[in-house]
Amino acid sequence: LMARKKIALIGAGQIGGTLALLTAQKELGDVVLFDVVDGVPQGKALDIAQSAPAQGFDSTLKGTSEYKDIEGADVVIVTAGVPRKPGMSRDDLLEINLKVMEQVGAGIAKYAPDAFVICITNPLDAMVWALQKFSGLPANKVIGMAGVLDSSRFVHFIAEELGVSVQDVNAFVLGGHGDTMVPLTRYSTVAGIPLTDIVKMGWMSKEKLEEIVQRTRDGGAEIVGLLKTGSAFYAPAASAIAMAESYLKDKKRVLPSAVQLNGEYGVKGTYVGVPVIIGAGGAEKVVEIALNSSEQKAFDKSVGAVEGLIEACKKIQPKLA
Ligand code: A3D
Repeated sequence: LMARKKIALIGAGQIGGTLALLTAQKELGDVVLFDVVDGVPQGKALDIAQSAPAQGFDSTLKGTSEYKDIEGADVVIVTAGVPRKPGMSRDDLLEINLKVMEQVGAGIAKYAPDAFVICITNPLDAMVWALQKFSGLPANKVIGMAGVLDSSRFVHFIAEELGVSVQDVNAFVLGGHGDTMVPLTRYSTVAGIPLTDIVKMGWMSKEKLEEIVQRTRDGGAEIVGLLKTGSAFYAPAASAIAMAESYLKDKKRVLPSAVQLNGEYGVKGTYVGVPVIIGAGGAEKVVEIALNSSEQKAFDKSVGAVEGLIEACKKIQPKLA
């Protein structure tokens, strides 16, 4: 008999609610939805549970405001905190969300120390770094979601422009989440053909490709500008689910994720987005590719931005230094 997996979602807001729905629809396991706002996790859990008869899934859902309910979770996905409003950068969220990571880290350490933890809270790279410290879990079990979303956005725009299936487009994105992310066009492909060759073939102009790269970088802000009351949530949730599924099913997918580097790409200790094999061992292996000089420069700039935020975290919370 194989018992069901337990998926704990910390934060029951826009992304948390969508994560709960997707987790249940895909029957990845039973869902515990946690939030500090009493009533919201319970209400969303009940609402989704009542969609089960129509959809035919058997995952159970429980809403809670008590950490003890996440006990023994196999996967924990963290969206607790505040999102951006128009005009805000992700970095503006640092101080508030750092305090949230301290509480969440303590809850995970106490009740789910064996879980695979995926952080989504912004500013992503700094928050996942802090969450790993606060929770004390091994670094291979605490990773950040950003690259899957950034590359999904890139793939969506490329597939739309060329009129091809998203299934045949593969994007490669490196670096921190945000304005300094590094989409690698020579490693991004359509049916195996690098985008740089797609341009040479005349299928897409160089200008169009550059425009898409920039739109990808600004992808989060574009949605914030449209929604006005919050940030993207459907695609971020779907992206984290892909990572959770690769862990739970030991699929060993190679997914761009924010992980703690230990000398790879010349970086030590900092969390930054790189391609990682995700399997039953968590973040099992970083895939290290050779960068050309302009890519290296862009990557270094991105790492520098993340390091700046980590320094800011250490100033706010000396315990992290
Ligand atoms: P939102 O709908 O506001 O949900 C956040 C939830 O966290 C709310 O329900 C809060 O009540 C709850 N919360 C606040 N403090 C705590 C706490 N101490 N413990 C538990 N729960 C708490 O936001 P959202 O779901 O739209 O976004 C969540 C986070 O994801 C934000 O920080 C966003 O900036 C971030 N985000 C990241 C990406 C990435 O690609 C990395 C994309 C989109 C959003």
